Amino acid sequence: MGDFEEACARLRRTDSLFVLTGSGISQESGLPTFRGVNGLWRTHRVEELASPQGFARDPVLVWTWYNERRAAHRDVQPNAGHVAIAQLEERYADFTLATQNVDSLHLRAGSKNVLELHGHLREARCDRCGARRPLEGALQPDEIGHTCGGRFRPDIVWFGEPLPENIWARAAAAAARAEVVLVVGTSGVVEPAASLATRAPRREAFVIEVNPEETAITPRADAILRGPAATVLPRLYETVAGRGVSCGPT
Ligand code: BV8
Repeated sequence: MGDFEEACARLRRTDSLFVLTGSGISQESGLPTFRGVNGLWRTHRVEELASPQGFARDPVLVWTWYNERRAAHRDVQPNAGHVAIAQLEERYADFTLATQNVDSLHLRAGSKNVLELHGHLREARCDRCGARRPLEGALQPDEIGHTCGGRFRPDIVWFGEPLPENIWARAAAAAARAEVVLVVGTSGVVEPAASLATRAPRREAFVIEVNPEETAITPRADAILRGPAATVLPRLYETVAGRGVSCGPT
């Protein structure tokens, strides 16, 4: 039985699925990844833009970058890969989606149990008192200061910052109890998110990787589906739902 058939058979048999996604699942919506050829980290300096030090040094520059990213998020649509994951969710009593993405595309595709490990761009948070304000359009330089004396920052987890405790705990627990783990569109470079696919799952958990390229997660994968998410995931869903080619013996 090939990897695709085995992945289908496992997805059909289980009622406990944990999904981890990275920026690759949004690539076919038109958003850049981080470490790819035209990746964000190739065209920008991480330290200046995605770190507490960079924000302290130049909050206006950091907001210029996040305003641009948020505008880009609003200009694009969820793709067939996001939709397939939302459709898969309906089939499992125990389903958790942990995403490293901050683009809100999983929520817009209809996914419900979504853990945003690295935050999102729907709100800004005061770095002193924690007050929140919705991010309707771009946050202007004169809106960064807060009356408490703090500054509004993107509600994002930057390098060197801990992931939100309750979100991390729920993601780690879901990854540890899942019978099947589906990993889509992540290079597996960033920790502790990548450990949800490599160290958290039980030894007998079946790990499926959907990615056009080999990654740091590939050695843990039991089924490797080499291809773009917006092609592979709908095919996987249709087959698991019994509308595509057979999954092989179930
Ligand atoms: C922390 C901000 C501790 C949001 C981001 C070991 C343990 C713990 C920490 C560390 C550790 N080792 C190192 C660290 C530190 C660090 C880290 O991981 N560094 C890396 C670079 C080595 N981790 C941290 O700092 C984390 N914090 O550990 O805190 C702590 C604890 C207590 C108290 C204080 C501190 C915080 C990490 C979060 C950083 N924030 N971004 C934003 O601006 O967006 S990370 C950034 O990388 C994004 O969030 C992104 O999602 C994430 C992961 O990248 P990917 O999504 O995987 O993207 P990438 O481009 O790499 O890969 C894309 C993939 O898609 C590729 O494989 C490609 O082939 C594939 N693809 C392309 N097209 C498609 C596709 N796949 C499918 N279909 C396609 N069409």
